[in-house]
Amino acid sequence: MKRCSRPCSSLCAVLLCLCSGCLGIRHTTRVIRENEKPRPVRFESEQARSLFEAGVNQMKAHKEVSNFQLSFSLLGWRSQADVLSDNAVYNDEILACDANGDGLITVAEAAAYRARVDAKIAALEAKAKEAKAAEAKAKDTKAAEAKAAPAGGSAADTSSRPT
Ligand SMILES: [Ca+2]
Repeated sequence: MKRCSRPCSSLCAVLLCLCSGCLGIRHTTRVIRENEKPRPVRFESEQARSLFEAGVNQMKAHKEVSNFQLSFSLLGWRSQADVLSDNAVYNDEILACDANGDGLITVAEAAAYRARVDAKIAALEAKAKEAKAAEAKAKDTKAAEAKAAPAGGSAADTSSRPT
């Protein structure tokens, strides 16, 4: 029984590693511009503030992931992505909203900003919906091809099959 101790222990080590998840996918998210302070800004009115903040909240909810990387090492697959901090999103949106750059967000600026955000979010959602539909269509096509292949294979197909 001592004969198989080395292969068995190696196999046990691999199994232990697989079961513990060390060969799985490890994902890390790096926050970009993490220590950024919110930019000081004034609002013409409460209406301007609420229009702006609704837009910022939508942008935060749809924060884009950038610089996605996937790598493989001895420890398994590793993925990493960058994402902006909430303050960085807020500051970028202030710059996008304050059209004349005077540090005061007017109702007109906030309303125009909000309309741009709504259009951007709608475009993102339409794109995601389109991608989902294309994926479903590709899946259906693949399933239909798999169903049709055994019954309706052409002469060229059957001649290449081993007999
Ligand atoms: Ca302004």
